[in-house]
Amino acid sequence: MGHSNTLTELMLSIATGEVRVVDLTQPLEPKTPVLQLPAEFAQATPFEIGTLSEYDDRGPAWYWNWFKCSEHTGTHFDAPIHWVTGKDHENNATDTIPVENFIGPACVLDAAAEATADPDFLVTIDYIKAWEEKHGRIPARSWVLFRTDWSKRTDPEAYLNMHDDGAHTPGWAPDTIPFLAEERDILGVGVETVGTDAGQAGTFDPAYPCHTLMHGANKYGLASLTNLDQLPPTGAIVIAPPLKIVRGSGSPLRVLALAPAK
Ligand code: 23J
Ligand code: MN
Repeated sequence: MGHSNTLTELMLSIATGEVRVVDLTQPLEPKTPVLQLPAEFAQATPFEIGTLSEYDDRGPAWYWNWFKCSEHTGTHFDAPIHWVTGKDHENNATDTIPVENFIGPACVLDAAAEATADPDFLVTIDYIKAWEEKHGRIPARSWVLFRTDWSKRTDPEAYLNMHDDGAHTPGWAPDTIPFLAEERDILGVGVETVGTDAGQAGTFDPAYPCHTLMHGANKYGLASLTNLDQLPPTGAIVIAPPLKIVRGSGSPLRVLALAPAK
């Protein structure tokens, strides 16, 4: 079977529904929740949109908008250059990352029950090894997706879960990141929360371990994903190309998964 046959079959499978296309993206609008950093730091820019014309005297036959937001607003990609530990890597920005790295197999860790019981739930190496006992070793070049059902929190206050001592949202224990980056050589991680690190990760050692160590290893992040409950533990493919912003640290993007029919 030639290589073009594989792609023809893929297109047929999408047409027949044998392969489902799952949208892992949240809607992008002014009310889209953004990360809240400690007050001494610059804050993420919420999504703003305005109309240039709408079939009116500003443009009689056309409708179009302008928009403004930070690179880290809504469902978005984190590039290695985002973090100081990744600033000197080659091909570390949205315009220079090799495009092959935007596509990879999905390994879905289902911690919905754990994160519902404990908003500060952290994935550990033991947790990942138990997952591998059931589903097989995480392949190189995978996207490791952390299902917490956090995207089902449609109230922004519940989603951000900000308290006097900072946000309480699930994430990664620090030692899981070198394990995934070095020992499993993944492409990156994807999460349902507003950022790839746990809400309390500013207090961890190192602070923000997912950002510090994942980008330090020239790997990527995906934040504010949804519909991870629509994916099998293995067997799906993630497609996540960010905008080609020159020297971009990340960008809002559409994230799709190809998954076998249920
Ligand atoms: C800037 C500073 C700290 C963090 C973040 C951004 C993110 O989570 C992000 O969106 O990359 S923790
Ligand atoms: Mn980000």
